[in-house]
Amino acid sequence: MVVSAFVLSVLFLSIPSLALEASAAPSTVWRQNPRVSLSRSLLGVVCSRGDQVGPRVAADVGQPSALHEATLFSRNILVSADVGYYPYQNGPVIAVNPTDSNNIVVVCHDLGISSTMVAYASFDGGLTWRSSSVPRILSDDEFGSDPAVAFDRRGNAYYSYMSVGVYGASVVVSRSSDGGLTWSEPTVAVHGGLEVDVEHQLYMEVLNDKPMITVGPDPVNPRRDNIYVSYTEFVSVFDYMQDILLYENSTIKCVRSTDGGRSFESPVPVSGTITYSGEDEPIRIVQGSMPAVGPDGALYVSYYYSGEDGWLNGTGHLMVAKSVDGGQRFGEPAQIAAVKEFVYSLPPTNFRAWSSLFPIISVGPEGNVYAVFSSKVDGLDNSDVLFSRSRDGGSTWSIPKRVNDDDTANDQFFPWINVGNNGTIHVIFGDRRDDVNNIRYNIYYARSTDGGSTFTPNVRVSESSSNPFYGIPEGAYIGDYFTVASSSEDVYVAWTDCRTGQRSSPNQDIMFARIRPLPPPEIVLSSASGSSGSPVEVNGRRFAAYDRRVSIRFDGVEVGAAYTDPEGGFKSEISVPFSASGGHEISAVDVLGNVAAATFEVNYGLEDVGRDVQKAREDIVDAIDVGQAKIAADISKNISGFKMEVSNSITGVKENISKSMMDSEGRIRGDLSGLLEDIGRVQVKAQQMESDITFLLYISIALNAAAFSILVAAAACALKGKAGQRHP
Ligand SMILES: [Ca+2]
Ligand SMILES: [Ca+2]
Ligand SMILES: [Ca+2]
Repeated sequence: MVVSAFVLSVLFLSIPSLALEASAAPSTVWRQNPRVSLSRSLLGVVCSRGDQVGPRVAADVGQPSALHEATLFSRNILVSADVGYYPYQNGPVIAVNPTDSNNIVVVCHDLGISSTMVAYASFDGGLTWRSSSVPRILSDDEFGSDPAVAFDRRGNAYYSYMSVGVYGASVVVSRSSDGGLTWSEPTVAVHGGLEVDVEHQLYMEVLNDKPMITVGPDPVNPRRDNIYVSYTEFVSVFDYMQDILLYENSTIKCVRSTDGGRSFESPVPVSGTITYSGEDEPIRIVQGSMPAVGPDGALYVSYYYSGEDGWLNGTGHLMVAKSVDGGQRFGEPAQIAAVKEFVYSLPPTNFRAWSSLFPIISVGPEGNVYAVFSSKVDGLDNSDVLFSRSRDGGSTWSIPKRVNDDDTANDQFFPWINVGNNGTIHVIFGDRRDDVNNIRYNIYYARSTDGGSTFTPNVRVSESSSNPFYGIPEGAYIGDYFTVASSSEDVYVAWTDCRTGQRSSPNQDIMFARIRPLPPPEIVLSSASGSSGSPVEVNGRRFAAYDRRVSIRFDGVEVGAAYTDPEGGFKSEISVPFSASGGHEISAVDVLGNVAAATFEVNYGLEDVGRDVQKAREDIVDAIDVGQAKIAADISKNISGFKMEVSNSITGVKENISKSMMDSEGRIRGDLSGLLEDIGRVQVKAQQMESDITFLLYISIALNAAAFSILVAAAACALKGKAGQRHP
């Protein structure tokens, strides 16, 4: 299972057509890979699911524990800025300028920008941070990975990282001579990529993984600083006729620059070359190297070796090799410890944690070599932090001693060590002792002032715990290390923090703390007193920087919000809410829970308002009374006037009607008499016409009678005539 996933991931990384499938492949592909650079599949998981949050696991909201009250450390400062779409920063390495301990540099991944490589610089001991120019990857490559940084004794900073291409990866180094503000074009320290062996019909993908950088005096010319970068060279050898992976070699190598990073010499092997050749055998690798230089110029490179029983199986061997000629040759590696192998991720969380096994080393001023690493010690406890030392130049090592002093079976991981110039040993690590569910982690610190014979009780560095599920989606990744650096003044810690992801969408940041207290955030009001409703300007500084939200509150109730500038300052105007006269608290709270408060004296408060309202009410009542009386009088007066008017109008109307009636009557009477006369005349005429008609009738009758007589006479005559003529 592990083996096939490994082979798959190798193929995905190697063959573009399959690389497309990688983003859709099960997460076991990226979970189970001995390479510790950011992989494409991990980037795919992280950058395609920005809106998802993993299981919300019960636990407190990360309030500072009582234990923190007693800690040595300063308040926590947010280092990283969210400039891209994916607000995830992780993998911080911190370094302090030996010529100016106020100048601190943090380098880390930022998954929101294309190269993924960013740096931050502080010039005030870590109180405020400035984003630097973005170190570039090589032009043909796709993204960067595995940031690390170190200063030389003259105050130049060197930033090493992987420049990852489609095939393999190179190791590059960028240089800053202004305290980490600007970075040079990268110099290639080790070339990676594709190589072809035509004669044997092979092609080789060379992936130079997990670089770590240090700077120290050259053993022959101690006034000169050499730059050393150690890394794992993975060479995957393919048969190009059949396009199959034949075997994979891993070798710890170291490369140096003797000219301030302008050029690098040929890489030198530190470990033997370990070959892994297929699914029927355990994965065998070397991985996780770290270089450190002693005061005499002795160079040590530590690393992990899986052993013959394989990676994450059985025993793991933590090794160290020494070079006394400035990294040109290394002696036979010695074993720091043989430990139980780790688990890939620490249940119940998903993030890659097995890098906790890598031996982290630091050399003291007396030349002793000190190492920390994580391992499984007890049956129920998956991981503790262990310490071992060598007083003979790395040849023999003390029996590992547990550094974490909790009495839980919870996990400790990502330990780091730094030995100060006075020999004090500083150790930090991630620690889940405060969460009964073994999910949320804090950063803890322990130190030894007796060369590692005893350690102080652990103290907490982080003010608030981080739930990895609130960081990157699925809690898939928090980087591979947290780091600590020191100067003669102080101790500086940088880690991946997830607390701002808890308040809304997932987020992951780089957080910083030191031992000396840092001044707290504060607010200043434009005026210390005023009336309710009046505007007040709130000026804040030293809050979480870079466009982070600040809630402005009046007696604990939010009345406004502001967003911070790159220095952590803001300006916001609020209206004073109506409230009682006297002192009130105006406060500002940022995303980290930083709080600053000021008192505001309300000099026209609620009781003043109440009194004035009462007076106004009485005035209104009085006014109403006066008004009512006046209105009543007016109405009365108006009504009598109206009555008079109405009365007058009625009289006029009556008169008009009477007059009209009289006029009408006269006219009607006149018309009637005319009419009657006309009727009389018509009657007379009608009578006359009647008598005329009667007369005519008589005449007519008379005429008719006469005519009849004539006719009778005529007829008689005719009859007589006829009778005489019949016989002529
Ligand atoms: Ca093993
Ligand atoms: Ca433990
Ligand atoms: Ca962030």
